[in-house]
Amino acid sequence: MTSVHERVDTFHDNDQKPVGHGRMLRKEDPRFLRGRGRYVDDIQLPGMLHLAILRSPVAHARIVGIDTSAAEASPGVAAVVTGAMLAEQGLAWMPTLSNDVQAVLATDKVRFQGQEVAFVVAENRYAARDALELIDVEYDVLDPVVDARRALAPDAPVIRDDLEGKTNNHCFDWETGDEAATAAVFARADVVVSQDIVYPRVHPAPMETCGAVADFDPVEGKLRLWSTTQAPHAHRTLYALVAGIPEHKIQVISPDIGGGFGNKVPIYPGYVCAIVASIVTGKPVKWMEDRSENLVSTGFARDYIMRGEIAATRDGRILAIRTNVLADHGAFNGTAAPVKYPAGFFGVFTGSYDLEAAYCKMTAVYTNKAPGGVAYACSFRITEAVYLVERIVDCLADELGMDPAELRLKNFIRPEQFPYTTKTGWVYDSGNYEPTMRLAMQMAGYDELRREQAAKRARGELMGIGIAFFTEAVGAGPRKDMDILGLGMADGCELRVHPTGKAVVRLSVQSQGQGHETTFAQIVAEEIGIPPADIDVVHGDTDNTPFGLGTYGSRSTPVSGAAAALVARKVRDKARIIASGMLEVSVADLEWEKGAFRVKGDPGRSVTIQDVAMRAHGAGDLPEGVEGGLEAQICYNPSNLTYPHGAYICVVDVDPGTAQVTVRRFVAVDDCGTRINPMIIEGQVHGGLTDGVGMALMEMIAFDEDGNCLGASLMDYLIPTALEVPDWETGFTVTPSPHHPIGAKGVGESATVGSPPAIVNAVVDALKPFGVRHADMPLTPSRVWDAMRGNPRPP
Ligand code: MCN
Ligand code: CUM
Repeated sequence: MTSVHERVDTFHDNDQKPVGHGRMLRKEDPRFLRGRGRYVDDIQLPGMLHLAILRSPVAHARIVGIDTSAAEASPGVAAVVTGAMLAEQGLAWMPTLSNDVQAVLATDKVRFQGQEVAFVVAENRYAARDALELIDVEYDVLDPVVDARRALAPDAPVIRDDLEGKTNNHCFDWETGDEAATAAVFARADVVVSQDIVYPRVHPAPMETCGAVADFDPVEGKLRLWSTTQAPHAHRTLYALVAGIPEHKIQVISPDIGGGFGNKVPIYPGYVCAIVASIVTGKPVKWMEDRSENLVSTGFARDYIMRGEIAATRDGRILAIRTNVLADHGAFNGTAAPVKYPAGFFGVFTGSYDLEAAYCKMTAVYTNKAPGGVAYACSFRITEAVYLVERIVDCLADELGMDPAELRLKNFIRPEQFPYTTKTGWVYDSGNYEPTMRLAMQMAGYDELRREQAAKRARGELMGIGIAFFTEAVGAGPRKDMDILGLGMADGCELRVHPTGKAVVRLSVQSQGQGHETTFAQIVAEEIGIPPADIDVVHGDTDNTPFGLGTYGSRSTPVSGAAAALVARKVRDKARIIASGMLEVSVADLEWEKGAFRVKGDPGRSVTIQDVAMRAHGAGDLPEGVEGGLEAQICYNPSNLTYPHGAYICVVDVDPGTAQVTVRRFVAVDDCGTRINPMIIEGQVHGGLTDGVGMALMEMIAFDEDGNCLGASLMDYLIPTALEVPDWETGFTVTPSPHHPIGAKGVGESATVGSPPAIVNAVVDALKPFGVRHADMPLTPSRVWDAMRGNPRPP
């Protein structure tokens, strides 16, 4: 049952009451606020050298020759390494997370501007950078492929001639749904609306750029790698497979991470270069990219060119959705997604609606742009899927002359239909959409807003109201059909309670700012009654945590969160047996009340979890068959994904003179099932909504005809600040996940997924008097101006 009440918060700030879920200040913040965070660039090791990467100035060129002699002679330089030298060791190419290969350093050709060509290792950062300037590379410049729409033209230059027999720029084809059934529904529909929709290339742009410190100890044969990674265990396995270093001799440490947003999922050439450099020089080596390197060369997001079609009855019953997508994957397919899902979870483009049929056909191509694909809080491409469906539903509302809220309410999957299997085969675990939508409308004062809008329109003012309703699929995933390069997507968790009743929980996931040190302590606290302040969370170190696939696709709560709850229950079960011995009653005669076992009917007789911890480790007998100690470990394999949902309403004003868009109000109602820490959830939602303003109105990685990246600095790639965003208005409903042990669903990417369509729908709504039905992001003043003049520029 969905409810709109907030659980009574019994735990405030860092007081010591033994409770779990609820608002609580973040345990990690004192460290960050006092400048005690420890990021990769803070790592200083004795004798450490510094690595800098020479990058291609052009998008597509054959390498004729490289002269490194002047660089080698430059003061302080320890080594200069080119692709040819790596090739001799078989290390010039590495596998990507999508079964493609990517050049660590270019050997034959460069394939995007900013591609890694050579590196210098020197005594300090400056000496390394100075020496880069002395490397002389002769390029034979080739025509680049910049526009994905031209990639498959017969005369397009072939980018991936490294792949055997490759004669074009085709990357992969993918389809989902039933083409014939969908065509049949379209043929008999009263109304069909189609719209070309582009989700432009954007960049996660975390505050901390990517980097690594590699320290190879030739005596131990052990590699320690501190790196900006969202998936330390998966990276370790891949390094072992690629570099041939035994896995137990590799320790990957992800220390404090200054934002990931998907940017830190892939393995980058820079990490591999640092490892090679440490092996070659016998010294620790640090590589830290600068802002431009981050923007031009690492994990971009989106770049989907979509055609959406929607079929409906005249009275507004949505029947089917069909889409055709051209996906621009850049020069190497570096997407991170479960192997069976080359388009990520784009298959949920059917949205929150009960359809009769759906079909998607996708073609992915190579272009002369940086690789990437899955990044920027994308929930594995659900960003693109939700944008498509929520934009096309608005186009339909416009065609039918129907209110967009009413159209959505009429077509929602109904609560009794859950678990609901979509026409593309996804099983939505639970949902109750109408109350969420109604709450958002009530918070926004929807009817009143429409009246205000009508009055303003009459005066020539441009006000828009945009709605988006989303369903996400997060928590990858059941290992029977989800793996990354053969590694099943399960998560381990280990909990140890020390003799004095303090505990440590070790996770396989990794936090980049989401507050795991707090929320995972709360999950365990809720189950075992030890206060969160007494529970330390250890993560991000492969030597000290159980194996698991890492943090992305908002999977930590759905997968590791479940693991944490279950491991705590396992420990509690053991504690119960020990308690029964201490109280000399049978296990069945004990009642658990958070933090203590009591004898039924005799509440005066009880032992706390702390008493039990001491007994578990102390002198005296334990019940027969019970080993000493109080700890457990599990590996959790989810039976399904979790499907959070939300209703977002955005109000914009557009200046008719300058075409400047102002987001005046934004109401976000999120349903992520059971809520662990409402304050952290609000923080996640605020951040994601801010991302949405950025993508909808400001952010785009663009390229000129020659393939020069035009978003290579934060002067050109605009990210939002507090000035561009309103005071967010958040609300929530709670529809627990039926299969998750505590009913929680993920929330980390929800707002980034749901907000761009709400904002664009609002801007398009504002421009209705000009007959505008669609305009592509980012809705900068010039694009809005063009749209007002019926002259949209090609994106
Ligand atoms: N949470 C909760 N109750 C729930 C669900 C979540 O209290 N029902 C809490 C969690 O305990 C966790 C946070 O909210 O502290 C996010 O949880 P979850 O939705 O499980 O997402 P992850 O922890 O797996 O984080 C990953 C997600 C992704 S994929 C991107 S991208 C993103 C995001 O989180 N990157 C972020 N949010 C980010 N926030 C910050 N500050 N920095 C990033 O890099
Ligand atoms: Cu797709 S960005 Mo997050 O999954 O790390």
